[in-house]
Amino acid sequence: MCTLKAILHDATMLLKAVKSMPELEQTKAKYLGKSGSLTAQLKSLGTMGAEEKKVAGAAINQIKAQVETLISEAKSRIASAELEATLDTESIDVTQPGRSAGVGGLHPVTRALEQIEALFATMGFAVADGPEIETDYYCFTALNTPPNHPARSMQDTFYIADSEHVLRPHTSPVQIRYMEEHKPPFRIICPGRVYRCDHDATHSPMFHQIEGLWIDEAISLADLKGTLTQFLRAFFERDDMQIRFRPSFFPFVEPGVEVDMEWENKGGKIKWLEIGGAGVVHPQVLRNGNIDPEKYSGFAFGIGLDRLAMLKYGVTDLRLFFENDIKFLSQFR
Ligand code: 2U9
Repeated sequence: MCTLKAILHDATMLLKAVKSMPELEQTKAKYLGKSGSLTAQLKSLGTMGAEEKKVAGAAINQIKAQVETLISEAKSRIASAELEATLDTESIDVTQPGRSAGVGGLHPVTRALEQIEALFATMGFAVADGPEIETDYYCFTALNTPPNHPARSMQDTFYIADSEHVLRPHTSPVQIRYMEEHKPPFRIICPGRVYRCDHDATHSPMFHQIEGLWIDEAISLADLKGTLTQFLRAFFERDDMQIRFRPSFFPFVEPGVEVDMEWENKGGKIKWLEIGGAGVVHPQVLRNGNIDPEKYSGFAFGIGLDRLAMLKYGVTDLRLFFENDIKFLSQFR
């Protein structure tokens, strides 16, 4: 019995002092393990008579229960101490301000488009939209484009398999559809995505274009030049910018011109920069839009919207607009 008292006394001292789970397991094994002192006491019952065994067994089990209680208490104490230590090291100060997601911004092409739409609105132009998946008719035939014109080739235009549909290579179809639905006079701009089989530092298979159309009585190249000059001077904030027309050919206008604007390069040298094409709408195209060319005339132009954004913001590689690089895009917030 004194042995059992000694075991309980030692166990109480040791179990109140343990500081970690490994130490607790070690101390637990000292009493309840295979070679533990209480385990040995239980094994000794096998050598006793029935009466002695009954008395000794009860005494041993009582001490064993007390030791197991001490172990359980030590386990709870250590677990609480470990949790406190973790909470102290991993504490979060919830009163700190939250991490902001940062302020987003508009894509540079969107910024440019919003400015352009606002500028043309001051000149009375509405914005028209139309499908990006178009028919061959609205992309080529209605625009007086001959059957064998290279623009129709698959080297230039994306064709949808097993259909007469294409990805529109320009926003001109929007203007044809608008003419079919509206009576002159009207002025519209048609911005949007267009698609061509082309890609390098200055070409992308998908890019943005902005076309314009003014149909009224006695509209001429002079109206075109005045409109484009006013637009480009306002967009580039250069009141003295000169615009130049060079004769060119497009099936859907006659006369047709390439449009150049004066541009100061890095070296400060003024040079002519081509920014698009334009012309007086071909009479056949007016007819295709149910408009009488004997009564009405109009001008149309087409300009690369990405190109205008690149020039305005000093971007030299068109692909930067479509790679979604946050470092690049965040400059335009
Ligand atoms: C209708 C009638 C006429 C639109 C025009 C151009 C000339 C032209 C290109 C410039 C750069 C497209 O973005 S670009 O690749 N466009 O050169 N576009 S005249 O003429 C039209 C359009 C619609 C009904």
